Amino acid sequence: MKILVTGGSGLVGQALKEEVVGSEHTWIFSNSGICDLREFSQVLLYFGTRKPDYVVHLAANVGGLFKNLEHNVEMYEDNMLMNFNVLRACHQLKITNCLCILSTCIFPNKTLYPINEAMLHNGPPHDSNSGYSYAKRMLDIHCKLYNDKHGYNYKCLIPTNLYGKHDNYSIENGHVIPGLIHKCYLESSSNKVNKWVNVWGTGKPLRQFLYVNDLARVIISSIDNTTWQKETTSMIVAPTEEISILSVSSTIGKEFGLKNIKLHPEKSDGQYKKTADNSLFKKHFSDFEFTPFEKGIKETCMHFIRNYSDVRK
Ligand code: NAP
Ligand code: GFB
Repeated sequence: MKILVTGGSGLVGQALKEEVVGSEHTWIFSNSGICDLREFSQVLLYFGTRKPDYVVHLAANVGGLFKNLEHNVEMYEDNMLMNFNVLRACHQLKITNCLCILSTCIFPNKTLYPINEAMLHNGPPHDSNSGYSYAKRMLDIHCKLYNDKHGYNYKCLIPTNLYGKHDNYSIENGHVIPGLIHKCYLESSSNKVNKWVNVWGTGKPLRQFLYVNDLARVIISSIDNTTWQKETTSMIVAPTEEISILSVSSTIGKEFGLKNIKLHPEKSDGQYKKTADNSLFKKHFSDFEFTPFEKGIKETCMHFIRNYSDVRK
C-alpha cells in the first residue's frame, strides 16, 4: 500500500520514519512546507496527485501546557481546519483508510479514573487546552460520521504525553520533558556556582509518559491489525505507570549531573492527572513491550546533547 503521512517532520513523524525502514508499504512523509493542511485546495491537490491508499494524519498545531494557555484560539482554529480538510479530502478522493492521533489531555477534566475511550465526550476538557481538545474531539466525531455513513476505516489512536529525540525543545512552547532537558542542559553548561533543576509548578501532577518510537510501532501495527477498530473508533495507547513531574525532573537532572530541584509553584500545574485506562490496548496488543522510562529519557538526553545546534528549540 501507499501510505501518506501528514506531520512527517515532527516528533511522531520522525520516529515513524525510523520505524518504517524495511516496511512492505510505500511511505510518503509530508509537512507544512509541502502542503499547508489549513488550505483545502492544497490538501485536495496534494492528496489527489499522490493517490495514497492510506493516510496517517499526525499533523497538528501542538504544544505544552504553557503554549496552550497562551494560544487556545489558534490551537482550536488551526487544528479544526487541518482535521476537517484531511478527512474531507480523503472522502472526496475515496481514500477509505485514515489513522488519526488524539491525546489523553482532551478527556473530561472532572471525571472518574481511570479514563476510558467511552468517556471522551462526557464533559468539558481542562480549560488550559480547551481549544486543542475540542478540535481533537471533533476529529473523533468526524471519523465516526464517515464510518457510519460510508463504511470507511477512519480511526484514532489516543496517546498520552509523548517524548523522544525529535521533540520541540522550546522552553516556552514545548512539553515538560523537552523543556526540562533544555533547561538542565543550559544550567549544567553555565558557570553558576549553585545549579538547579528548575521545575515549574508544584511537581505534584502525574503523567503516563509514552516513548514516541513505541507509538510509531503501534501506528505501523494498526495499519494491518484491523481488529480493534471493530470495537471502537478511538483507542488509548499509554503505559500503565504514572510518574510525578518531580520524579521526571530528578531523572532528567541526573543525566546532567544536577541534584538540586527548585520548584516554581507560582507557575501553573495544569491538569493534576489524566490517568488513562489501557485495557483495550493490552487486549489487542497483548505482547507489546513499552520502552522503560529511564531508557527513553537517557536516549533523548543523549540525542539532545549530541545535536544541540540542530534540534528544534
Ligand atoms: P510536532 O512535533 O509539533 O509536529 C507537528 C507536525 O505537524 C510537523 O510535521 C508540522 O510540519 C506539521 N504541521 C503543523 N502545522 C501544519 C500545517 N498547517 N500544515 C501541514 N502540516 C503542519 O507534533 P507531534 O508531537 O509529532 O504530534 C503529532 C501528533 O501527535 C499530533 O496530532 C498531536 O496532537 C499528537 N499528540 C502529541 C503528543 C505530544 O506529547 N507531543 C501527545 C499526544 C498526542 P512543519 O514541521 O512543517 O511545521
Ligand atoms: O507536557 P506539559 O507542558 O503539558 O506538562 P500537559 C505540564 C506539567 O509539567 C505541568 C510541569 O504540571 C507543569 O507545571 N512543568 C514543570 C513543566 N516544568 C515544566 C517545563 O519546563 N515545561 C513545561 N511545559 N511544563 C499538555 C496539553 O498538557 O499535554 C497539550 O496542554 C498536549 O494539549 C500534551 O496534549 C500532551 O501534560 O500539562
